[in-house]
Amino acid sequence: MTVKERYEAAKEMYKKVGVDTDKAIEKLKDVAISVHCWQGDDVKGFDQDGPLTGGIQTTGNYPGKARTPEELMADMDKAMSLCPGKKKINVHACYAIFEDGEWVDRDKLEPKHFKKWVEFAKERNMGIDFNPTFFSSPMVKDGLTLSSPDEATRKFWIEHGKACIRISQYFAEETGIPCVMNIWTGDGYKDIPADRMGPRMRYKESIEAILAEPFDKNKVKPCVESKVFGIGVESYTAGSAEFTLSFAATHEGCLPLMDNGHYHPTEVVSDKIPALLCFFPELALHVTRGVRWDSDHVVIFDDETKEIAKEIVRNDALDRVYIALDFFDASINRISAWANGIRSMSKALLYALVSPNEMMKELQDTNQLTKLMTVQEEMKTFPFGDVWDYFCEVCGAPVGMAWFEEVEKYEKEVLAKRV
Ligand code: RNT
Ligand code: ZN
Repeated sequence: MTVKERYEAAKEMYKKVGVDTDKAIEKLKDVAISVHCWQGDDVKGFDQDGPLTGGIQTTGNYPGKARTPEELMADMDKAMSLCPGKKKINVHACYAIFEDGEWVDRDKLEPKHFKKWVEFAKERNMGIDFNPTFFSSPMVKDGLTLSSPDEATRKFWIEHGKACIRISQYFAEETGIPCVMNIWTGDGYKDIPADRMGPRMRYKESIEAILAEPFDKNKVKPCVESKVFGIGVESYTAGSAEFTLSFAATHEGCLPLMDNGHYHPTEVVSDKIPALLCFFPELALHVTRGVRWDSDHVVIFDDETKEIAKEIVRNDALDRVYIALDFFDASINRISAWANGIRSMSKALLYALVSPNEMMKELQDTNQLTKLMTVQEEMKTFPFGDVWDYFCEVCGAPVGMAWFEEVEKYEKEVLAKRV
């Protein structure tokens, strides 16, 4: 049977439970997933030679990581070509591209240092999301940036944040697509701090100073990302969940960003999405996979990814939730890491789109919970794979495991030569 024939059969089954799979596919085509550049080089960037520091860590030493902007862009291209659906790219400030021997520190970054990223995005009709880089820098003082008690340190990082607002606005204007600009710092303490509020007050004032940089709220979407702990900052983070959520709630135009690796292990972001949707016009996500801790494993088609997608779709919030990926696995082929992650996120969205959402809500509201459980369970063995394969096919992306052959070929022909 062809992919199309399998799809037609599946479509009939879904129709019986009131699901229009054609409509689901059309809808998914318009949903952009923001693809993080930092999976390609283990969060190294191009503006410094030191190691990755600041509360995050990559593990593994799989050969073939990207060493230059050209390699990174080629790798992203390869990975994205293996995945159906719309994408954006997500760039960190440390991926500035300097030309002719120029170098400036983070506080002096300008749009021109990201011109090549704009060209890359425009050629592919993609938007760009952006992130100031508050880590991997000698200007991080005693592990602190925006919350540092040292005024000069804070000033430097505030200037960096402001520069990033200007660059974000440039991205939005060049691409015609809003730029989500996410603020995350690893500021915190390894051991019990004496003062928990002081750093937070300074952090608050610093973010306010960054957001005082003029920008168009329709073009730049600043976010604050929380985190419960980081490596080396196990006891306290300035940007805790309550801190960032309260900040976003009290600063118009600032979005909360939830990374599902950043909460206590039994907390789930899927449940937080509908809670925040009651209050925020828009919110942002970093979809990742924490294994025991914020380990940034590759996103797979697992229960929580499905549940996250379900909450976005079922609450009709595809245009209110910015979906970005955030993982970095250095122990496997990095192209495959991206492809598995992107494909899994799309798959989860499609899975949610072909659920009988209205019918299930109705079952809940009429207290038919016995039937609700039954429908939920039976839907799990519907021929979803046939719909997914068809989506890949109509998007011109490889169907099934075919994409992996391309990864193997690319590894042999391109990655293996990077020694
Ligand atoms: C770190 C945060 C943050 C980073 C990226 C590189 O724990 O999740 O989003 O992963 O900025
Ligand atoms: Zn994140």
